[in-house]
Amino acid sequence: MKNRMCWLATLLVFAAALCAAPAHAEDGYDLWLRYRLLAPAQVQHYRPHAAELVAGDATPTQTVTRDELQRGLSGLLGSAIPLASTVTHDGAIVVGTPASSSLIAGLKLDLQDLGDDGYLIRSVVANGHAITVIAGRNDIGALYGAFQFLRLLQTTQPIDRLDLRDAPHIKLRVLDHWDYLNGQVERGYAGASIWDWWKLPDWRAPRYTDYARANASIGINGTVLNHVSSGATILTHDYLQKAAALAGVFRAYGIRVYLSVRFSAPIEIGGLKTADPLNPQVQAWWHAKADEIYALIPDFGGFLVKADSEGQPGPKDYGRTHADGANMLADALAAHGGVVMWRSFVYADKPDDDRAKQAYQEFKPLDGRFHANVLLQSKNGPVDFQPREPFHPLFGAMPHTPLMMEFEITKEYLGFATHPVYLGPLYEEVLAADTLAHGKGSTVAKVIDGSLDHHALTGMAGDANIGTDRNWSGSDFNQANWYVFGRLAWNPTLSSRDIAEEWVRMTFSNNPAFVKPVVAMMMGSREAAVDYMTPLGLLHLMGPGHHYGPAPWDASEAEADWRPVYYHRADRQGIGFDRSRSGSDAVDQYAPSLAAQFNDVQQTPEQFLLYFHHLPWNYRMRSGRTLWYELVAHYTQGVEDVQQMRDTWQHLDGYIDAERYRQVAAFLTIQQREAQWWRDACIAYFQSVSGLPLPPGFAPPQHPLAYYQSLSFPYVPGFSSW
Ligand code: GCW
Repeated sequence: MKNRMCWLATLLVFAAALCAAPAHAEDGYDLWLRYRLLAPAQVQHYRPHAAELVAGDATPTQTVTRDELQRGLSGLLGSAIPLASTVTHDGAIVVGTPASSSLIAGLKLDLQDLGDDGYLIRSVVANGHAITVIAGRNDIGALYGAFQFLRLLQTTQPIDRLDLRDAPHIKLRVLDHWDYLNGQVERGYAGASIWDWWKLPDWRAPRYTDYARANASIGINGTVLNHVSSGATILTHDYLQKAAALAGVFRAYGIRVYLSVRFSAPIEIGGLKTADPLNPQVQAWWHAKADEIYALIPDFGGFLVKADSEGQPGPKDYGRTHADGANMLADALAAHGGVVMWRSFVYADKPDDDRAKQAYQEFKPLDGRFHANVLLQSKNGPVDFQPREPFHPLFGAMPHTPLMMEFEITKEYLGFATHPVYLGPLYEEVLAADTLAHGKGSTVAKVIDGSLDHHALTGMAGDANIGTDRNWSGSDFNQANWYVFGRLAWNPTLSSRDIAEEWVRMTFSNNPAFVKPVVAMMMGSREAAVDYMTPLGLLHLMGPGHHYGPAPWDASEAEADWRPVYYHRADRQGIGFDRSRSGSDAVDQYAPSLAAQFNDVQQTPEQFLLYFHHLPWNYRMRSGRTLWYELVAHYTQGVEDVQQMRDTWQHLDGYIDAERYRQVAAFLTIQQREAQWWRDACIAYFQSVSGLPLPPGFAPPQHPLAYYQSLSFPYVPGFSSW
């Protein structure tokens, strides 16, 4: 009889799961929030700990928290979890805050050090029952806790004796969308912009809510809706109303809206003759604009600004400094609690100088001159989101200014949507890098989280890889890059491997026979791309403008410092950019002990060798082989690694749904073809410059150099001059 009951119960679980299963095939839309039915043993294990849900709905955030738990638990466990107004059974889940739940208030939990956004998840006894409590000081903390609780089930962790507490290390965890108001996304490889500006504010697509759920699930709490180089239209009243509609959708999920603003907006839409930051009329215009915005969006986050860079207007047009510009905007926002995220990505007017030095040269002297609500947003490296760069020398060099990290999530330089490159190791490498600014252990992560120089205002931004593609990010594996960004913005000391494993389990499968090889594949994927694109500290070798494919020979760009030849400096004698003291002296932008290390070719890590040094082709590497040999070996290794990734994937057929399996397989085929192209084109070119024979044992490029040079790509996605 007992057996029959068990059998019946299992059958019911499956029947419920079938009903809960989506009508559509697996298409990636659900991201890591798939909530598919767990294996029967897991369901049996978890069920007693999900007997009923006690959750309030007095605020929008409480309601979405309750909804998410119901949705997640019913999907994972195969049947709806009953709602209760108080604990009546063992296995109740109680979620809320001391203010929303008298039961939580009565438990006298130690919530004090959780900050505004933190949470605690604990197995306790209340009303004589063994329950799980998910609590924050605020609603949003409880929502984050609910997502973490679901993550435990999704990744099949034990939940019977829980005692977890967590709080974000970084205050502003923001996605920057490079979306134009006409729907184009710069460097977007996942379709058009998800913001349907035309139909806003009247139509709020359900996708906006799913976007907010996905972001909240990984702790992202801000979104910059428009491109850093977009025009002033976003600041017109019509568009502010549209932005307000989006803010209305996001609010319950703790996500604030920010806007990129054009510095010359007072001229373009304000009718003024100048945008000089010291002009009182200009200041008054921005104050009035801020008031108008906050009347529509009371929790508006603030402005992101790209000024005096790549043709954008800025304070230097009026002989003012970046600090003058940033402070003027910051003052307009200050009364409302808004911030300015001012970008350090600038070009100087002297292309002859070392481009990599420019941001430091302009901003370092301004340390201490920014008002309290300004963050300086710096890209992770000094050049531009390359497959590998050393960390940006501004990190650690501006102790009086909150430095905000900008990572690129969209893979402009790492294979677009089709190369399954996991960016976790890149982010981790940068965050773990030691600036040595205050001695050993002064990591970039500590600069960013404010602990090194005692800043309370902290931030991390990621340039989003999100578009209208059904799977949001152009490929399933690109979703992992959105995910890892959010998790590291929450805690920049997490391991990218752990995050990869979490993501694989939530997105694909908990089967160790799948998880292990896929995590290994992801962890090696970035190094493979570095090898087949830009090994040994090379960078910026890609095609002009569109940045697709290799073009190390290219000198067609208008600006010298947009050209690959400017960066690799290869000639008959050698290769590399001399940034040592005998060259551009960029090394001295780093802390003295690090500068000494980078200045000395013997002490420079080989992964940055040609970034800091120009060396003869026959330079002896640590392996004892010549630089030329090692370069060819790295390029070849990259291609072999991709072959290895394909082999791994081939063995995984049948572990996941056919739809996603097939797309990954197809994209790996594209990646392999393009990795081979990168290797061959670069080797053919560098060989034409060095005049050296290919080291023995290496296959020659498949085509002559002229073939690679003849390729042209007029319709590359994500490039604005279509
Ligand atoms: O290098 C460039 C990218 C641009 C980007 C710019 C920036 C938003 O190729 O696409 O524009 O950096 O970050 O401002």
